[in-house]
Amino acid sequence: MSSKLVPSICPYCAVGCGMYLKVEKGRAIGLEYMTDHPTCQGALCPKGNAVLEVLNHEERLKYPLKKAGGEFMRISWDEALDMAAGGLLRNIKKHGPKSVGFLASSRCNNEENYLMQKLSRLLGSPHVDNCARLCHSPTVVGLGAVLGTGAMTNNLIDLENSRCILAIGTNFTEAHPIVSRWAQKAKDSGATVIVADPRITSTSWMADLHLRIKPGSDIDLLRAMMKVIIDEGLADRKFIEERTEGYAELAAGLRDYSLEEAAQLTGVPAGEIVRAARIYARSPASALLYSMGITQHVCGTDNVKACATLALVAGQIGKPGAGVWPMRGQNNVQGNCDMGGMAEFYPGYKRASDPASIEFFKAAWKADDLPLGPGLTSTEMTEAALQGRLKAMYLIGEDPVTCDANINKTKAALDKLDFLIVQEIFMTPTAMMADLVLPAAAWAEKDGSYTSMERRVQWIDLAVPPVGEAREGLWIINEIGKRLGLDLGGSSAAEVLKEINRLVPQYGGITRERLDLHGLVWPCPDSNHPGTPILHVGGFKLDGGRAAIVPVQYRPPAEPISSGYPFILTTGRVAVHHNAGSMTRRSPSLQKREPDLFLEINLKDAQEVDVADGDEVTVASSRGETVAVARLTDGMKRGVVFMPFHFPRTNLLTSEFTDDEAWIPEFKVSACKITKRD
Ligand SMILES: Nc1nc2c(c(=O)[nH]1)N[C@H]1C(S)=C(S)[C@@H](COP(=O)(O)OP(=O)(O)OC[C@H]3O[C@@H](n4cnc5c(=O)[nH]c(N)nc54)[C@H](O)[C@@H]3O)O[C@H]1N2
Ligand SMILES: Nc1nc2c(c(=O)[nH]1)N[C@H]1C(S)=C(S)[C@@H](COP(=O)(O)OP(=O)(O)OC[C@H]3O[C@@H](n4cnc5c(=O)[nH]c(N)nc54)[C@H](O)[C@@H]3O)O[C@H]1N2
Ligand code: SF4
Ligand SMILES: [Mo]
Repeated sequence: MSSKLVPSICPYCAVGCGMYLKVEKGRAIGLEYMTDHPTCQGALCPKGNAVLEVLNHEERLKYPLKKAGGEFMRISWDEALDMAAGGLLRNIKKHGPKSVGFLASSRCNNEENYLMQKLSRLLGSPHVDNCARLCHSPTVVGLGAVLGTGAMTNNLIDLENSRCILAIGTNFTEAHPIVSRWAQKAKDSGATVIVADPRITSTSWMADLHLRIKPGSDIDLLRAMMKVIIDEGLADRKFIEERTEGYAELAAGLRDYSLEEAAQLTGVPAGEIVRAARIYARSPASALLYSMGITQHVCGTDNVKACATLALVAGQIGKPGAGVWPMRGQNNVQGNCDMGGMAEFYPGYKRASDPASIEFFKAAWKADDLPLGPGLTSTEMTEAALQGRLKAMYLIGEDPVTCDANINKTKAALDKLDFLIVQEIFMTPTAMMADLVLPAAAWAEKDGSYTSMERRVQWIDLAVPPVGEAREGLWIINEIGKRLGLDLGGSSAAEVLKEINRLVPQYGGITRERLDLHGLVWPCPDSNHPGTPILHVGGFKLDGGRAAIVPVQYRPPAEPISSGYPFILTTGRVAVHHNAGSMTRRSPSLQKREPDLFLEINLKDAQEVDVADGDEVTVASSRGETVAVARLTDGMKRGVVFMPFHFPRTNLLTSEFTDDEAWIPEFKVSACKITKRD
């Protein structure tokens, strides 16, 4: 029997690694490495290598399901689509369009997300958001405010050209494993790697200098580095004068700032701060990489602004090897935000609060009216549902009952809804709460484009037909739209991409015909444009082409430790699981490597609470409690404990305080207590 090789993209993280699926008789039976892929060059991490374990998994959702008497029963697509449209319409008629909320999916392609936000807005609801809210919303807002574009400034391979890599709040060797190949290449050519992380991680093992920072104190580390750079004459005066504004105010604010104070607040010795600052500023090309250790704080947006400002002060941006690399999360979170799946933005980052955006899309979509935003963010939708203001939700490829902060509250909120639709590939804790579950085609079962963290737009064709009666997201959204009297204009992904080409300036020249295995990197405004791997080479996108330096101040984490809750709980990732874990926990080769929830705790702290390695412990916060297996390690700072969130019990504990610009919860700092279980 002959088999064929179909190009595909890994469905997990935003590195966007390519691979070939070996397809025989309509089934993917193997993988082949894509050695000519521009980013991964044939490499895949353990998750990428295991994708077929989930694509072909027996628990994939295969039929539409409706809840009746507390049980799910199989129904036809006709009934399901009528029910979906009927439930949304019922609430719109009774409570108005703003009683309905939509969550687009950063696991789905650009075309599905474009259509999802269009559905929401054509129905009159400004409330469409995505999981970037829990992730890099501070990047979109903060980096956008300082540099004019809230995205990674350089491409990933360009790290090879860096002579200093400052990785702050990113554990890329676990979260973006293929990136470590490029970091290692730089290191092999003499680059210095500096890691700022409270924990000893596999990334910190790569570091020449590990700054073991206290959680939540990054602004002070960054300000102290800026102070050293300015005081020691290492600031790039020419760059600052020609390409930025606001420097004088920043410098004045740092004049009386003391390194001793910074050392005390951050827990990083002053000598190490000075060393880090000198290396970063003096190197011919320095990369600043950051991720959730920076964004998931009540000061997440200010943290991002401080990262970008450090790069500006040192002139380390806008050239090969130098820039700011926000390490974005899911396979298409960049694209979802580009497509306007965010409360603050219509497609192409047109502000939802700007009447000109509304006029633009009214003309483009031939709509009588469209809602002015910003809409409710996903974190605000939870509140609105609890208060009875939000009545119905249509949610695609998100699992807030696992991934939100304080999930007891999320559950209570979803419980209060009159109607909940969940479109998924597996039965998740969130899908379990739905009135209607729609089985979706997974990445290899549909056409469409995905945008990786380096702004690379890549297209894949359907490799295998969807399982059971699962259907492409695009078809489902269109059918629901039709039943609500809307023509969303998207019968195929190629057709939707044409509309995106017309309406999203960054994607103007990223046409289906041009998308080969190498993709195209936005901004790519027209069909002759080659794409833009490095941003800000000539100037910034803000008024006058200057970047806006914004001084920021330290703000402590929202939830202080207390005698009742004496430990700081920080949460994050391990290499073999992905986010909600709905896929990786079903993947035998991954699951066996990390089978259950664990808690990392410092050896001395463990002694004090009488816990031994392998003991079961109860971890409790003021919001809830959970059970985990203790792992004793000197990799944790005293007073700080770590849990991954890939198991559905971690977020029972986490702090729901949010940043007030980007509305991201402070997943990285919650107060907790630990007791040994009898
Ligand atoms: N294997 C795997 N890969 C993934 C994912 C996954 O779930 N699993 N998820 C994807 C997604 S959605 C995302 S957003 C990315 C996230 O990727 P990362 O942000 O790299 O992952 P995290 O583990 O959440 O956090 C990174 C580091 O921040 C540190 N940290 C915590 N608090 C602080 C702080 O206050 N300051 C500093 N400087 N550091 C701190 C943590 O100790 C941790 O090592 O990964 C993507 N890739
Ligand atoms: N404690 C704690 N909590 C966190 C974080 C943390 O660091 N600590 N990180 C936060 C971050 S950065 C993020 S991004 C969020 C992630 O939160 P989520 O977006 O909720 O998590 P995911 O697991 O990435 O994806 C959600 C679902 O998409 C489904 N899916 C996959 N492919 C498809 C598809 O093609 N179609 C459809 N319809 N569904 C699909 C998967 O089965 C999965 O259940 O979690 C956040 N929560
Ligand atoms: S690094 Fe990310 S995109 Fe690449 S194989 Fe691993 S999970 Fe997939
Ligand atoms: Mo994320």
